[in-house]
Amino acid sequence: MMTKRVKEILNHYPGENAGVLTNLARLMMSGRLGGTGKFVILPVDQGFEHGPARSFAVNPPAYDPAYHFQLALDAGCNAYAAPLGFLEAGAAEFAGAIPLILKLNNHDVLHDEKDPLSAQTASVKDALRLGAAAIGFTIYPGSSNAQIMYSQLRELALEAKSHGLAVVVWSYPRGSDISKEGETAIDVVAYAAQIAAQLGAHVIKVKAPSSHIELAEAKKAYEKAKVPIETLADRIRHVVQSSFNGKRIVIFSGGATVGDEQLLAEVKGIHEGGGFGSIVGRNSFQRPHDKAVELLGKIMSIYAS
Ligand code: FBP
Repeated sequence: MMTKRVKEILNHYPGENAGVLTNLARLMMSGRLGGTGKFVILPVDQGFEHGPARSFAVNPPAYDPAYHFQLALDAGCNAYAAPLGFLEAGAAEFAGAIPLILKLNNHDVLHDEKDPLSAQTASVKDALRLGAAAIGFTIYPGSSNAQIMYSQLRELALEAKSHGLAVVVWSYPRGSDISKEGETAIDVVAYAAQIAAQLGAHVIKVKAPSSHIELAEAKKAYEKAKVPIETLADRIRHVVQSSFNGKRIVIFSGGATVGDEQLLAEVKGIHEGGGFGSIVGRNSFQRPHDKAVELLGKIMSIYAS
């Protein structure tokens, strides 16, 4: 049954066609958080992005593509996101079981350039063939190659939307002009979220922001307007506001594996600040299956509260 909250969120996308709205609704009505307008998504592209041993050696069953479909299902995630190979390996076996997000581009660290540019590794046609609800695409605002990624996204988003698919954008600032600390600075993360929204993303994925401010001109604006950025909840609120005043779904990534308590504290901050949810990769599949299901369950309980 469609809930009031899901209807309200869908109303934030008045220009979209019925197919896109249906797929956004599928994402919001699936899993344990179905109907709440909150999300917990399992993303497993780290085999490509970081390499197989760094990703899976700590929990060897995770080398198997079927493992991740099953984990996302057992935990009651809203969706499972992965590159072409992993999805092709299980999409038929798990057809209809859970909404899928096909990542259309990927980056590897064998050539870890200062100004990264992901390669297009799948197409909108692949997403349709696999029955995916959405395409996923990573942009690196701040990279000297950012303009190329923005243009690629413009074309792929247009094509995806014309076929009724939703568009999920991973917006990760990095590049030769951004310091390491700056990649998660509050001004930079808010800017990255805004860029993704302006590029037509329905769902925006960013990293949880720190209180550091990277850009001098932005610092003046934050100080002048006294934008609260002290607590994580304050900063999440600001990122949500920067995403069309809460009219775009913004979710936050889990990051490298940490202890349960640390992750749950961060999730509480995201929830308190009005974030729409989490996309938790390494912190899920790098734990043994049952521990991962338990932890994801606790995360979902926070978002459902
Ligand atoms: P994690 O929860 O493992 O951080 O996954 C989220 C994610 O966006 C993945 O989809 C992606 O592989 C990874 O982070 C990229 O991280 P980075 O490029 O910062 O190493």
